[in-house]
Amino acid sequence: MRCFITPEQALHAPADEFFRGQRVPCFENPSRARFVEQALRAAGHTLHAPDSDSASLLDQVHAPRYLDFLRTAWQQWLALDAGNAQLQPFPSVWPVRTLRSDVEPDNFIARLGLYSMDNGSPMVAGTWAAAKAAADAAASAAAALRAGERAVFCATRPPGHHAGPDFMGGYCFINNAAVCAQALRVGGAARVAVLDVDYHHGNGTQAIFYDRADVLFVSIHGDPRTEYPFYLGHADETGTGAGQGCNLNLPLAAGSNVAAWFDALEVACARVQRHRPDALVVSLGLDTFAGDPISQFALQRADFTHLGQRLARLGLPTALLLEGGYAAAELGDNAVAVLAGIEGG
Ligand code: Q9C
Ligand code: ZN
Repeated sequence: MRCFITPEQALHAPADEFFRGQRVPCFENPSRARFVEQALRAAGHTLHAPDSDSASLLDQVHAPRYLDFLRTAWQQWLALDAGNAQLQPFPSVWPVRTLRSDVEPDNFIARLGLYSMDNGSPMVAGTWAAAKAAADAAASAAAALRAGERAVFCATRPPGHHAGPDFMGGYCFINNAAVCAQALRVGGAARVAVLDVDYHHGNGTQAIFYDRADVLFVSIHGDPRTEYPFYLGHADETGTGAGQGCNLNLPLAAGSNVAAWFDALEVACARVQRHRPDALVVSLGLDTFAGDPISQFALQRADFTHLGQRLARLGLPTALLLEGGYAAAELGDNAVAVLAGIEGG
């Protein structure tokens, strides 16, 4: 299968994040992409650098002022104090209910809060370059499908599905799946479906397409009553305006078994088919793996092959984009298992 990788991913290597009140090494780190690249090579897949520029797509899915902030955030942080070069900025105040988000504050940390949903998305000097390269891969995946490829995989990081119209979150900065879906639309697909199988609800992707009928969003995820991102991903979120009925959330209790997960996948696939899409974008989080350190589903290696086989049966041009998956040493083999299922039919 045609796969995209980006050397720039290594430039996004924050040291630590907050977890249970402590600073711990980042779960979302460059080793993830290295393990995936190794496994793809070993399995004989072809690896390519992106060959499309996502620049003109970015402001079709994100707010210009958010993109300006992301692009310049590190310079802004350094401008405060040269010593900041060795430090990770974290937001500490957020414009929740009753506070204003229309006035951009002059204070950098306040702006960081304005453009973040959590304190879990640390940035470094290379974050923009890495995120932009992953978005370029997403645009390249769409171009490859348009050129006749049946399935493509972006083995990229940082992930994207928590990044909303104007905010970062959950290790995500640019919504790669949204970039890919929008690129497919611009490239002539009348309808696109996004199927998000990451353990965590893809709140950013849902938000970006919530009022649109042309892009269906379907997600299987841990119930937000107990699981991140907590404040979105419930079953009663069905879309709004023209997009009414074009959003389907299938939350499952944390700890749900594999059979329950595949039952949800059947419901998801039926909804995708009913949308009659010209192409499918899969937000391929592999944190549904039994061995994932921060998630509570129980899929095994063979289950990822079954997932790939089920996706293949949809018979759609398919772009798969890596999202989460934090059992890094097993991530590559799990990704390869999905691709084997797709290619095996
Ligand atoms: N810092 C993805 O899988 N953070 N994001 C939990 C606290 C939230 C997961 C640990 C997990 C985000 C793309
Ligand atoms: Zn996840």
